[in-house]
Amino acid sequence: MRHWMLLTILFALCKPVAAEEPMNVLFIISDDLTSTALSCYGNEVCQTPNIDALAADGMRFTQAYCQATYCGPSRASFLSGYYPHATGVLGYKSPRPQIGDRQTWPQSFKDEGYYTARVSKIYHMGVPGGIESGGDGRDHDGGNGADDALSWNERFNSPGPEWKAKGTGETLEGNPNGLRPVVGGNTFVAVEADGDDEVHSDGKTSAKAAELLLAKRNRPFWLGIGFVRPHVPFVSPANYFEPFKPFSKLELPERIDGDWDDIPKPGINYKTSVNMKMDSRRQRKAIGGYYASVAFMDSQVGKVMTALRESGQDENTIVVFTSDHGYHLGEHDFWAKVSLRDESSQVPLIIKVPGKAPGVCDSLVEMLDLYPTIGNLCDVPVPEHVQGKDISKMLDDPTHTVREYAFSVAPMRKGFLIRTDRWAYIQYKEDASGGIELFDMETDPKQFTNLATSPDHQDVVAQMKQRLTAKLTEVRSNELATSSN
Ligand SMILES: [Ca+2]
Repeated sequence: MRHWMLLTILFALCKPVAAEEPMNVLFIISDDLTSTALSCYGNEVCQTPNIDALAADGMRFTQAYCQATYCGPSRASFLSGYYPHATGVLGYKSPRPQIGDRQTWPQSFKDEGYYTARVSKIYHMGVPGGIESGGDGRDHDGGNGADDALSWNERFNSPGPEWKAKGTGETLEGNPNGLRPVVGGNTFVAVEADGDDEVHSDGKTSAKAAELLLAKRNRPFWLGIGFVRPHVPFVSPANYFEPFKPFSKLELPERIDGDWDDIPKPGINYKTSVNMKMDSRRQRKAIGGYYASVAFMDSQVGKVMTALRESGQDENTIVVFTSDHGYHLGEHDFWAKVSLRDESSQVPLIIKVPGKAPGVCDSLVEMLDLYPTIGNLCDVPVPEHVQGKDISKMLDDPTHTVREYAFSVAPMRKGFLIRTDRWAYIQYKEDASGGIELFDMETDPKQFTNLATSPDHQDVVAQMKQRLTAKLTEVRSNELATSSN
């Protein structure tokens, strides 16, 4: 019997002493959200008051990194507790066939008597295709995408019109003559939609989340709320676009001449201003559309937090807010995800634990650390296989550290990132034959100067190369031990 069950019974017998209630977990994840678009992370144009309020009440991490820079492998990783190269889940698949009967993060709570549920996208789901049809467009499982049935007591999808929403839309990508209609797929499209929040997937998600939070139940919960914005298409009710108009007033990020000259080929992101054929007007509108999507998603976070307060459980619920990876908004003329630069590999992360003082933590952390940390905070056993580290001490002391570097991968580019406080080391292919990038994050935080071939930095390059080899060996040393990863 779980100790809280026992305590509940004991305390019920010994009233009026209040029972020590088990802690709930409310896990909120946005899709493709870069921290650089949040006002609590310093954005001065895009205002995110609800996420800011959560940050003001919790611990905001400034150096949190995803383990893979796109949806599928990132989500499979932090939910299973394994690095992508441990399971070999490098694409858009459920980790279940690889992990067998080992527990996922929500499953470890479910098996301890928690009610576990997800609303919308927690494991991978195709956006927009899957959302249009109410599940995943490419990996069906009865409409549940790359989901994992064993993780949940209940699961809810949130279909929405996505790019087909009624309103004013424009395809910004691959549309230099302006003749291309509004399209679906992984395409930069902005739609200023008619109607209110609940027309859209995320509006339905926040409403369902509120319903679940307000429902009476006699056991604690682990509730995963997945918002699909600001993932493309940039669709939101038209009012969320207003603060960013005219789009011509939006600033493009700083750029320098010859920026691509020292970048190895796989380091040029898969989406660029050039191959997307986006002129500066379209680039500015893309930023405006992204910000509108962020503002819309932020509003939904506010509704979820209001419901949590109304439910009377906010003093008994750990809240985590994050994203599956970051996003480029035109830095180096790069757009979207996959890149291993900070805009794409670093994620927003806020952890609010009742009773703990708010703060800002600059220590390096990984999304993999969520599983053991939240498990330990809730006194839920953390399985041996979990490869992340417990960072709960950082919630009492933000100067606490648990790792010298964060590790992330971009399997689509055979890319690897070793990120220390000082250096961002990016290597393409395990033998480095795809090229290397090294950035001094103290003197060059925007990553304009690749020092990989600088004679003064060969010792750093050698050390990082060695670290990467050792890390991959460590990641692969597990009981799954599949040599193909
Ligand atoms: Ca994503």
